[in-house]
Amino acid sequence: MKDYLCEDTIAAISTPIGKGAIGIVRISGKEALSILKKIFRTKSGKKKEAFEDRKMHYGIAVDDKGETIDEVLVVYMEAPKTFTGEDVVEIHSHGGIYVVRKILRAVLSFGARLADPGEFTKRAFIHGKIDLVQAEAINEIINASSELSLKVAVNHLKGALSRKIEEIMDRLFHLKALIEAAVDFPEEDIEIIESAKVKEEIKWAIDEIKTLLKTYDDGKILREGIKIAIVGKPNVGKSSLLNALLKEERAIVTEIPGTTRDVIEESITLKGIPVRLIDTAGIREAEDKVEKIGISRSLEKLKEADIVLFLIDGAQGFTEEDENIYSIVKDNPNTIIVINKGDLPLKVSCERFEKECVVISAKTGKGIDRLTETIMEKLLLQPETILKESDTIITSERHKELLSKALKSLEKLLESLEKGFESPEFLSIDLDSAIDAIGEITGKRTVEDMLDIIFSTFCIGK
Ligand SMILES: Nc1nc2c(ncn2[C@@H]2O[C@H](COP(=O)(O)OP(=O)(O)OP(=O)(O)O)[C@@H](O)[C@H]2O)c(=O)[nH]1
Ligand SMILES: [Mg+2]
Repeated sequence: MKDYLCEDTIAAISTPIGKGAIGIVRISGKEALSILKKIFRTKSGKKKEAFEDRKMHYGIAVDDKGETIDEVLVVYMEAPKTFTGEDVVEIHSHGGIYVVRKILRAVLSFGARLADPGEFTKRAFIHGKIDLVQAEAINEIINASSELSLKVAVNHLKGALSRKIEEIMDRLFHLKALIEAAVDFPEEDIEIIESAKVKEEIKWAIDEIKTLLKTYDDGKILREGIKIAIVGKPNVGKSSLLNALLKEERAIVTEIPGTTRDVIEESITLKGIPVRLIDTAGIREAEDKVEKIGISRSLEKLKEADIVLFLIDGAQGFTEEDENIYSIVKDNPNTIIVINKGDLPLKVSCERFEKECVVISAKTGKGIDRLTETIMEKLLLQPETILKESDTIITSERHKELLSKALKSLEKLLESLEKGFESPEFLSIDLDSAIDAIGEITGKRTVEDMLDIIFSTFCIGK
């Protein structure tokens, strides 16, 4: 870890490209302060030699020819208590694309190098400010598209998941230290923990990892969102339901059957959970070429959806056309029957169906909450519980792969123990590969840590 070189000073525009009230150029590295001195002038045009740590200074930024670029606020933050662990400077200017770029160009001409994507975070990792899980969390926060995914990401950044991983790691390390001692110093009178105790520890780690892996499905929902397809014959109110859930008039609604010709997809959050909502063309025997294509797309969307809302016009009753569509969706375990137009006298009730069924009115909003709850129940999702336990949800494919790898090794190890293979050299192999996999998640553990633990727990060298 420590042989990464961070010799040069990096800089980048840290605010989104586009017009904004302010734009920020951030600089990190040994030259940050000297670059600040070159680019900054006081309001009266003088150079400034001293910048107090973490204090904003008002003045102007100049380019390498001494020409004024813009009025700015600058701040110097001294290492090591900064995001990257290095000296950091931020230059806040007006937020026009042109002016921010001009400031960046000046910073580069004064000796900084343009940062690679993610390089500030990489430096924070190299300098031990954050671990890999936290570095990834920063990206998750930036990309969070719902309350829940943001919460999970913030918890990852705070280190809740890292701490859980470290706890597993610590106990495996401890086991490793004991086993290693038995290999290296067989003649010494070192107390080797009982095989029963080893088994207990391994079982504990296996359970913890399994619990973490189970959360991955919730994590997948956070990343990709739930896909909900609304299907049904024409004119039952599919687009009206989409609009009701979106709380805006997104899709065209008319009394003419066949209004929606193509698939409409929109993102919303339901109870904090991201959802891709898909309104489809009404399914019927169509003559029209465009409508036919739309209908075949509707049928495609059915296959991809996590939840299918099969909509019926309750005021009309359950017709032959509904029956035809029902025969396509009824065997799908993710189908929920939705009787719409509940504000009118109904000719069909939920009792007719064996599946989950909700009566709503897309027009008045009646029953929409109940529908949302039914969707969550169907997915075995408990938004409140996920929110509560969100600190240790696995969202990354990388973490899942590594945890699965560790789990496999530990299960193999347990099997060996159960078969009575207790030679320390033998056990070490699987334990090592479990430790390696888990250590890779946070990227923190090194052989040095290993030695520290061995020597601190045993004092073998005397
Ligand atoms: N009374 C009543 N009318 C509704 C309700 N929902 C939809 N409608 C009416 O039903 C008609 C069809 O609504 P849409 O939302 O366009 O139906 P659709 O299923 O998307 O129709 P296609 O796109 O043609 O397949 C419109 O006139 C809506 O105003 C409801 O809950 N109550
Ligand atoms: Mg429609």
